[in-house]
Amino acid sequence: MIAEKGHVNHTSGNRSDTEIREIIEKEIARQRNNLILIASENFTSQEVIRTMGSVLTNKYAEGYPGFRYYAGCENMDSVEDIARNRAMELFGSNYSNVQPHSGVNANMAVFLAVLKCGDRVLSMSLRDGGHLSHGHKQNLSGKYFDIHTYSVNPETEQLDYDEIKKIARVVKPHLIIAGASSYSRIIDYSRFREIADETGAYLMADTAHIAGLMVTGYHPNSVKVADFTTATTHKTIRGPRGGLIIADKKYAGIIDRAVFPGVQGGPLMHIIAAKAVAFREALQDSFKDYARRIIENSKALCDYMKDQGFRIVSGGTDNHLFLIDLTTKSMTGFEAVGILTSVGIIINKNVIPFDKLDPTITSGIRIGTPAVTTQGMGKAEMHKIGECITGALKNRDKPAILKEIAAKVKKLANEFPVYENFEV
Ligand code: DSN
Repeated sequence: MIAEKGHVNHTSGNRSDTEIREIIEKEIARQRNNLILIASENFTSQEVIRTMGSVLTNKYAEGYPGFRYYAGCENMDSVEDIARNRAMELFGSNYSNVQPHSGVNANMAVFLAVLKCGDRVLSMSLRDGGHLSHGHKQNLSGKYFDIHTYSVNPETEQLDYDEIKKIARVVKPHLIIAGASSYSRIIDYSRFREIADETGAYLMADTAHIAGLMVTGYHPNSVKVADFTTATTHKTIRGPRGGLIIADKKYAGIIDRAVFPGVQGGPLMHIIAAKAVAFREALQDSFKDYARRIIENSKALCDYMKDQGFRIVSGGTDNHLFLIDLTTKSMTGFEAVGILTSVGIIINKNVIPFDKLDPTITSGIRIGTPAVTTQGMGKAEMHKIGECITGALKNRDKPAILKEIAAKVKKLANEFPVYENFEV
């Protein structure tokens, strides 16, 4: 396409695409006026957003710093080197790959690096807390590999390492995946390492959800224990939407080749730059404090809900999220999402361990505190949020009460503003 004269000179205040601009404005309002309690979401800094919106998006840079398939990559090399170095410093490793476009892509690259089609993988069952990229039958992982799963103990609803070991002895997996998307307890990577060593498997820790809690020392660090650590950069790390892989440098060759040209082409250099910005932010002392507060808030909200008579899966939480079992409340997760959305509380429905309902309906909901903690909320606000959640769920057929709760939710959200004076 030939650019019109002036095509590249639009400023942010001079957008011609009003259709899209209006949607972005509405989304900013939605993020400001609601309470975002989706465990995998967060608010990035404005610097991260600006970096994503930079001219770095224009550049092709297939390859790696110093070995690119395109000319003119000198600035891209600098950006990627900074991002890689900061990722290594943050995670405490001697190798990183910051190119994966997402956590799923990071996982796919590890699979490509160490598995052949048909190889056995042992991972947490999706229905009991795992992730679709760990072997869902519609996902590439489930189609190309022989997936075996472990679950949680039916009594404690926590990982049972002796049971996982028994399964591993029978399955003899080539790869064991430790990691989950809806598990609220500490994951003991050392126990997984023992199991992997005994059965001769590679160990991959998928830390997508808890990476921010791990790099700040509040959760065990998988880096020295697992062969591969994958993560996303947009959840508790609070950066741009993306993925990364951390490993010992002995794996650098196979992982680099698996990411490019294995599962990806050109890296998203504007996103890699934004990852670098986020890693720098995460290396500050204030981020450690942030991670601590995420967990404090999660525990505070979880305890409040428990005190109000809601059953919490596994009885509590050690991280940024917890699951509520609604089976005794004559309500499905799907219904709860509808009620809470109507008052401005945004959560997601979630299957709970051994759930009898379909994943589109579910018996549970998942609640997470990374975003409200970024807003600066603390224990007092968790109490208010708990009141709003229980009030809405208990009065779901009383529109007048729901309206009052919606007003309280909006007021609370606006007391902790996000993206003030932000130019669309
Ligand atoms: N879908 C994400 C989550 O919400 O947990 C994980 O990819």
